[in-house]
Amino acid sequence: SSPDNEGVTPELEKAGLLNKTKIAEGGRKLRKNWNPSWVVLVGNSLVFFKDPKSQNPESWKPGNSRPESSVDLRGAQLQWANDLSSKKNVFKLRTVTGNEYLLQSETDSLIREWYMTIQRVIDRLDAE
Ligand code: I3P
Repeated sequence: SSPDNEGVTPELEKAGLLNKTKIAEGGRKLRKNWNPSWVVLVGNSLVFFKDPKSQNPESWKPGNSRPESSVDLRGAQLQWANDLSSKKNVFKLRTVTGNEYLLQSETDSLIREWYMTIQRVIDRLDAE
């Protein structure tokens, strides 16, 4: 972020549509429920919206569109997880609090970009 921006507006890293299911909450296994989700990677967080209107960047401003949920990437772990689904291009994100999500896209290049971008944020936080 630019010096002017420091500590004010978290940096938008990436946004896009992915298939998502939460598979664990606090280490407790959940039943899968795949749904399309508008995913926004901003600052240290991955933020999920179910409202298609959230594809408009205006709606990500605080107070404009309520996220469905948000994941703190500090200490999180990412791994490819094609063994956990019949779908292709699946990775698992696990938070320090033991919440686990699967994220998926039919598009190989797209899911690889998401994986690399999230991993880069996790690595940056690990190094702090
Ligand atoms: C689940 C649903 C999921 C599937 C899951 C099924 O059935 O078909 O899509 O996960 O497989 O159990 P239900 O709707 O009855 O809950 P994938 O699409 O990721 O394979 P699983 O139990 O082997 O994880």
